[in-house]
Amino acid sequence: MNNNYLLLLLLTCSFFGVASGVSEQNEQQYVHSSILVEKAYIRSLIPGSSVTSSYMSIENKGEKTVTLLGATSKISPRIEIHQHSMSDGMMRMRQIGSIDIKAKQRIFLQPSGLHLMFFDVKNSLRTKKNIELTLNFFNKAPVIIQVPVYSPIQEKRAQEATADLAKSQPHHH
Ligand SMILES: [Cu+2]
Repeated sequence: MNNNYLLLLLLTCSFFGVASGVSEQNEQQYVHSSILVEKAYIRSLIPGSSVTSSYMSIENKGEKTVTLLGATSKISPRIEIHQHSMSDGMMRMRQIGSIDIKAKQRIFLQPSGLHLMFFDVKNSLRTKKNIELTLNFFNKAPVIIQVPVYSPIQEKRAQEATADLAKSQPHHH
C-alpha cells in the first residue's frame, strides 16, 4: 500500500467520522512532513480542577524513528507525557520522558494508556472550543495542531467513532 493510498483511506475514514456526528467538534488532521496526527482532543476541565489530559493518534509515516519529547501550550505551563499502568491491582500514572515512534508506526494516546497531562490549566479552557498545542520532537521540527475541547459526552461519541474506524480499517503490516 503506498502512502497516497493510505492517506486517501484515512481521509475517507475521517469523513465517516463526520457522518456519524463527530464533525461538530471540527475534527482535523495534520500531516507535517512525515507526522500524521488524528483524533486529537483535550478534556474540558472538571469543576474545581486545574488538571486535564489530551489524547490523539500519532503516526510516523517516515523512514526513521522520531522521538516525541512532549508538548507545550499557552493553556498550561506544564504538560507531561504520562502512562497508566496497573500495579498491585491499582491504576497508577507515571511520567515518561519521551516516546519513540518507529518508522511506519502509529501510537495511540488514549484513556487508561499513554496521555498528555496538563497541570495548572488556565480557567479560560472552560470557554474554549479549541486550543493550540505544539508537539515537540527530538529530531524533527515541532508540529503545531489545533485541538478541540471535548465535554464528557463529546468524548464518548468520539471514542465510538474511533472504535468504528479501527474495525473498518484493513490491517497494514
Ligand atoms: Cu496523567
